[in-house]
Amino acid sequence: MTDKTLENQDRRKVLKDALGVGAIAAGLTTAPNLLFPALAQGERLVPFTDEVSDAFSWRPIEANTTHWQDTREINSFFTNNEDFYLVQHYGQPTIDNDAYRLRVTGMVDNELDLSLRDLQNGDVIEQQVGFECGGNSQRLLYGLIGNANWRGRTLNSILEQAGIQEGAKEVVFFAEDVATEEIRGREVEKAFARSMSIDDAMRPENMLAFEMNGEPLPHYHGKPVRLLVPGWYGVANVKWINQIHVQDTRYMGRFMGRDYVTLKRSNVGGVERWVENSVTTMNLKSAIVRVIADNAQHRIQGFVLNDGTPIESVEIKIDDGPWQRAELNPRNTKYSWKLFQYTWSNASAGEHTIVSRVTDIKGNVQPTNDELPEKVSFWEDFGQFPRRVTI
Ligand SMILES: Nc1nc2c(c(=O)[nH]1)N[C@H]1C(S)=C(S)[C@@H](COP(=O)(O)O)O[C@H]1N2
Ligand SMILES: [Mo]
Repeated sequence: MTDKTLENQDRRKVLKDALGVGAIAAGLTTAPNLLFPALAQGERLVPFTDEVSDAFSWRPIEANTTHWQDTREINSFFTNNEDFYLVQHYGQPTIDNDAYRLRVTGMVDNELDLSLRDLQNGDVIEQQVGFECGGNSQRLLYGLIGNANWRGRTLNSILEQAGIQEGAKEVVFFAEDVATEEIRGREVEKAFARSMSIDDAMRPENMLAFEMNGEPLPHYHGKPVRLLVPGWYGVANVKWINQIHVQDTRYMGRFMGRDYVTLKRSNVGGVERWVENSVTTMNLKSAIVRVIADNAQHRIQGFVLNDGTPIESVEIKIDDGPWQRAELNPRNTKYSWKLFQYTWSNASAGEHTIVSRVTDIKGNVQPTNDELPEKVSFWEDFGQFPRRVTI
């Protein structure tokens, strides 16, 4: 991308912000939405009659707040940048594009100090990636979720340029946002950071994204550059990234060792144990987000998120009926969210319970809440999510 286009895009963004227009990346509004159109004339949303917690109210984006999507309103394959959920634990730092540097340090042959331009002049890819926060919950109607088209530099091209040294084990990603945390009675300044093994870091799909849905990465989503680890929970996608450090020890930090850690009962070589794990790949999950009524017909729509393993089927169960196959949106890609729809003919008047379950080609089936491993944490909620509607 040339300076000129970047400059123009920034100007367009400023203009849009000034006008307060709900901005949508050019072109995406007109893209066909094969199975997930906005409501047409004569169609209406069927309200869910199960209890929706008070926590669920749609809020506009404000600085330094969490934002979730009203999943009942999902009507496009890509989430508008302004609707895409927001989570950040240490506020939202502002980084000037011209002053931006990404340093690569530690066990590498060549330490690097890269500008935004350096990142843009290299192995750049475009990829559809959807993800959710590891703390996403049924209470929020799974609103900590989004799907976008991203453009950025492959992470492995940067690591290869730096040259990882023999004996290195871990890659740490540090961000610009810092906070003072009290740890054992002492106040220390800590930056947001996450880490992964060298093998995980070298996966060809990992990218340092600088564009989201055709626009320069928005401030709230990590301007100018964020890490994207397709197939992983959102916490891996370090925003405002400013340093990549290679080391031969495990990185310990709040977001690896204390938060985003699931404690669950597991079988460890034949022994029942309580085990902690840092959240990594997304568990196989589907959820119904809305039901549309169109005269006598009803359509049940929802999403799937997972680690990128191809999907075998999504099935819907109505009351005590059999599992029946839903249709998968042909636009779904490996790491995008996967939208589905089920046409519910002859729905009888009255109350119904509807639920979805997804199966991948390896035979993994989304469990019911009761079948989930026993765990002491709200992280990684992926059980089936029954909903109630009145027809
Ligand atoms: N620098 C930084 N990156 C971060 C975080 C953060 O607090 N600071 N939060 C993480 C978490 S927990 C999530 S779920 C995703 C959310 O990304 P989004 O706000 O662009 O949707 O960003 C991740 N990256
Ligand atoms: Mo998160």
